[in-house]
Amino acid sequence: MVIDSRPYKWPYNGDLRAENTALMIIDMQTDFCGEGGYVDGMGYDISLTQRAIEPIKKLLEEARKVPGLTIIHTREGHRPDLADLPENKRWRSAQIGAEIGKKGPKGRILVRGEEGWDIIPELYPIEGEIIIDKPGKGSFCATDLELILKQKKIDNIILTGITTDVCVHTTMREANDRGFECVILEDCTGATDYDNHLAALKMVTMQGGVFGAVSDSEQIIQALKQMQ
Ligand code: C5J
Repeated sequence: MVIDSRPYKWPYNGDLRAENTALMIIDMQTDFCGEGGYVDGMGYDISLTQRAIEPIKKLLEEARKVPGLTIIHTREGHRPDLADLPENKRWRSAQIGAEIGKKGPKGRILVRGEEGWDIIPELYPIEGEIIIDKPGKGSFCATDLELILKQKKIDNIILTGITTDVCVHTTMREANDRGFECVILEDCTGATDYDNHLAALKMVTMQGGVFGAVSDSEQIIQALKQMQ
């Protein structure tokens, strides 16, 4: 099975099955798309990241009906003692008025266990779904994600979440370099700047699909229905 995508029909080898595929939902946390969270605190327009919520919700509903499909959620955040927060990351966030670790309207910004750090209720993981807590932008750095994917014999990764140009892109690049076959869904992603969202998607399509392919939730939902 393949889906319509650009610049090639995904996956490249036509081997799309529930058992070898993971749906990844990156950082759908209040800090990135909710009022009073980190992105809001930096002064960005949160409607640009919120755009991904409804399409992901629909996709997740279908994905949950597919036996054998792996569903993975990630959360960016730091230990309460900030031992895993690089000093330059803290400093930069302070420059833009949303210092990581400081108290905001939704608790301490990007700190594990705080209200703003958690996944939004609409997309909250259910039993059997994997949660990866990560200190960085990429989901492979300082996590057990690669080990889990290898144990589950995953070849294909469907990427959704926020933000397109930062955590989703970094994860896609990391996964691609490790040999995973990736597709990013344009309606299930969003960035703090719309042009950056479009640019991030365009980048994927260069060089014959330098990091994988670009598609949308409708295409994946059609494929998921065939797997049910
Ligand atoms: C950022 C993310 N943008 N989840 N994190 O800092 O993309």
